Amino acid sequence: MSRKKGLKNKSGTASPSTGTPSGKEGGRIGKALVPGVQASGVVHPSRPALSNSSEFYDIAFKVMLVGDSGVGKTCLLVRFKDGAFLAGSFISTVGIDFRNKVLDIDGVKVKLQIWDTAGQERFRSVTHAYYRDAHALLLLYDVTNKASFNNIQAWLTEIHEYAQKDVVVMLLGNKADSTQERVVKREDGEKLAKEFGVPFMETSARSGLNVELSFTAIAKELKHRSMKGPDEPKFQLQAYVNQEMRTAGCCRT
Ligand SMILES: Nc1nc2c(ncn2[C@@H]2O[C@H](COP(=O)(O)OP(=O)(O)OP(=O)(O)O)[C@@H](O)[C@H]2O)c(=O)[nH]1
Ligand SMILES: [Mg+2]
Repeated sequence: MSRKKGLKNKSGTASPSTGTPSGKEGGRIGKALVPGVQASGVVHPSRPALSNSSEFYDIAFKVMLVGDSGVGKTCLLVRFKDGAFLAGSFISTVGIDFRNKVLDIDGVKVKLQIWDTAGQERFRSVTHAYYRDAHALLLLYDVTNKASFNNIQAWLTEIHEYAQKDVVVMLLGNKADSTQERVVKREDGEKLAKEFGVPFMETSARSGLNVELSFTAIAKELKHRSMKGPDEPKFQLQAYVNQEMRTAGCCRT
C-alpha cells in the first residue's frame, strides 16, 4: 500500500513537538523538563533508527496511561511492549515515561507513543501538561482496590478538563487475574463505563489478558478516524472489543 508521504517531515527527523529524541525508543521525563515538552497532533515519522526497523511507520498517535498509583499502568505497558510481567516489589513511576510500539493495523503501520504517567497525586501537574496532545487515554483502575474504582469519576473530570474534546478514552479494570482479592465486579466496571459512554474491558498485566487487545483496539479507532472517508461509518470500538473477546472465548492474551 502507498505510504502517506504527507506525514513525513522534510528533515526526516522527529518533530521537536513530539518531545521524543530521534530514534529513541523510550525514556523518562523528569518534572523539571516537562514545561519544555510540547507535542501537537499526529506524531511525524522520524528517521528510522538503524538498529530498530520497527521505527518505520505510516501514522503515529499519542496514548496516555492514567489512573491511581499502583493500578498497574507501568506493568500493562511493559507487558504490551516486552511481553513480560514486572513481578516483585512495586516501583512507583516518577514523572512520566514513554515507550514506542508499531502495530500493523489492516496493512497500515501505526506507531503508538505510549506515555506512562505517575499516579501519585504529587505528580498530577506533570501529567496535566501532557493531556492536551494525547489522542487516546487508557484509564485504569485495580479490581482489587475499591478506592481506585471510586476515583474513576474524578479522573474523567480531570480528562474532560485537560484533554482534547475528541480524545478516545477506554476504561480498563486491571489485575483481573486476582480472583481472591477482587472487590470490584466486572459488571460494576461495565456499568460505570456505560454511564460515561466509554468502552470497557478487564485486563491483567500479569496473565496478559486483553493487554494486546486494548492497545490494538485504540490503534484501530485512531487509524480509522484519521484515514476514513467522509461517508464511511464510524469504527465501533466497544463492538470490536466485544467481538474479539467472544472470538477468543473471553480470555485473550
Ligand atoms: N496480580 C496483579 N498484579 C499486578 C498487575 N499489574 C500490576 N500489578 C502489581 O501492582 C503493583 C503496581 O504496579 P505498577 O504497574 O507499578 O503500578 P502503576 O499504576 O504504574 O503505579 P504508579 O507508577 O505509582 O502510578 C506492582 O506490584 C505490580 O506487580 C496485574 O495485572 N495483576
Ligand atoms: Mg507506574
